[in-house]
Amino acid sequence: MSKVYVAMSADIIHHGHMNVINKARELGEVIVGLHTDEVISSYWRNPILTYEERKGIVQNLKGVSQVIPQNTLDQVPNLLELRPDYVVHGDDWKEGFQKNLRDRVINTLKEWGGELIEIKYTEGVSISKLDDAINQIGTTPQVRMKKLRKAIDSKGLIRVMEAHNGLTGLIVEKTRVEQEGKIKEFDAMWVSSLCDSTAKGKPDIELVDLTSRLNTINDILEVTTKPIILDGDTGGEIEHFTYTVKTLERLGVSAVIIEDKIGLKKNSLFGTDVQQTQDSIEHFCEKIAAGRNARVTKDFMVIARIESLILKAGMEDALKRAKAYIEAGADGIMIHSQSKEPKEILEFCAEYKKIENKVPLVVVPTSYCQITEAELAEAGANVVIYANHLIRSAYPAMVKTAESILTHERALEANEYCMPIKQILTLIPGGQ
Ligand code: SPV
Ligand code: MG
Repeated sequence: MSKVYVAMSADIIHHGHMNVINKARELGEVIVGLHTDEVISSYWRNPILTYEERKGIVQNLKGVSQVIPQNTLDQVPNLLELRPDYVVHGDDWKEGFQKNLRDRVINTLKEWGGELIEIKYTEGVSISKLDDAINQIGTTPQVRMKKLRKAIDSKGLIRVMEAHNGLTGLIVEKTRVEQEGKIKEFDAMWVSSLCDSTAKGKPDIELVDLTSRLNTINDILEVTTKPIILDGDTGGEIEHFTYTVKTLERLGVSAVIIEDKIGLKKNSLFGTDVQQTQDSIEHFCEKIAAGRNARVTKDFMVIARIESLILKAGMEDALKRAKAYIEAGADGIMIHSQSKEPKEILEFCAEYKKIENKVPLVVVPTSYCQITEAELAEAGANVVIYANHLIRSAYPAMVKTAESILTHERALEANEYCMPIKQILTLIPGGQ
C-alpha cells in the first residue's frame, strides 16, 4: 500500500482538514505529521490544545493510520525518514510565506519519485478566520490570566506592546504580519503608566489613581482576549498593594510590575535628571511578599522591577536586588535601563543567567532600541515590552492634522493625514 504523508497543526479541526485527509485516504495509508506545540508557537501562537490532546483527536479520524510528531515547520526531516509515495496539501501554499516550504517538499520527493498532490483550498475557512471568530466570542478572566505564564513557558521570548485604551488594545490584539514562514503577533499588552497618564493629559507621577487605571484596563478587557501586564508604578503602600493585587487578579489581568522606588515617582527615562529615590531592599521585599500572599492563584504574577541602572546604583546592586527579590517570591524580574546602548542590559543579562533559581526576565528597550528580539532572546530575556510606541506614533500624526487645519482654515489639506470616513465607520464591526 502506498504511504501518504499529511502535515498539520490540527489545533482547530475543520472541513478543510477533512478534505485533505479524505484525498490522502484514497491514495493509501495516511501518516499525519502533527506539528509539536513548539512548532506552532514558533510560527504563530500558542496552541489551544496540547500535542497529546491534538494527537488523541487526529489518530481517531477515519483513515488516519499513524500520527507522528513534526518537530519543524519544514516537512523535509520527516519526509527523509518516511520516504512517502505522496504528500497531500491544500494548494494555498503556492504563494505567500509557505512557498519556500512547498518547494522543499517537491525537491525532496523527487529523490525517490514521490509526488506532491495538492487539493483545491477549501474556500471560506482558515485557521486565522476561526481564530478571529473564537476571539470574537470573548474570554473569561481566568482563561486570559493564565495565557501569560503559558506563553512565557512555551516561547523563547514573548512580545508585549503598550495599549492605553480600547482602540490601541484592538491594535495589539489584531495586528499580524506574515514574514519568512512565520505569522508574527504581539503576545500581550502593557498598560503603561506613562501612556495611560499621557492619554489622560496628566504627568507620569502616580497621579492617575487606581480607579482611573482600572477604567482604562476595563476598556481594554472589554474588546480584547490577549493577556495584560499592568505597570503598577511603585505599588504604593504595602497595605494598598495587597488590595490592588486582588482586584487585578479578579479582573483577569495576568501580571503587575512594581518598581523599587519610593516617594514621589518620576518616569525612569528621566534617569538622574530628576530626584528619585530607590526603596530599601528589605522594604521592597516585604511589598513583593505581601503581593504574592494576596493573590488567590499562582496564575497571577507579581514582577519586581529593578531601577539600579536607571539611578546609577551600579550593576552589583542590580544583581543583589534581583537575588533578594526572587527570594522574596517575585514571579519575574524586570531590569530597566535608559542607556542608549544595550551594553549594560546585556551585562546584567549575562550575570542574571548564572542565578540558579532565576525567574522570567523582562526588558524594555526604549532607549536602546537598536537591539533585536533575537539578540534579547539570546541574552536570556523572556519578555520584551515595547512600552510607549503606539502613543508616541499617534501623537505627532494628530498634531500635524490639527496644525494643517489651523494653517489652511479648512480640513481639505488634512485629508492626506486621515483615514477615509468609510474606513473609520467600519473599523469597529457592529456599527452598521
Ligand atoms: C511606562 O511605560 O510607564 C514605564 C516604562 O514605566 S518607562 O516609561 O520606560 O519607565
Ligand atoms: Mg511607568
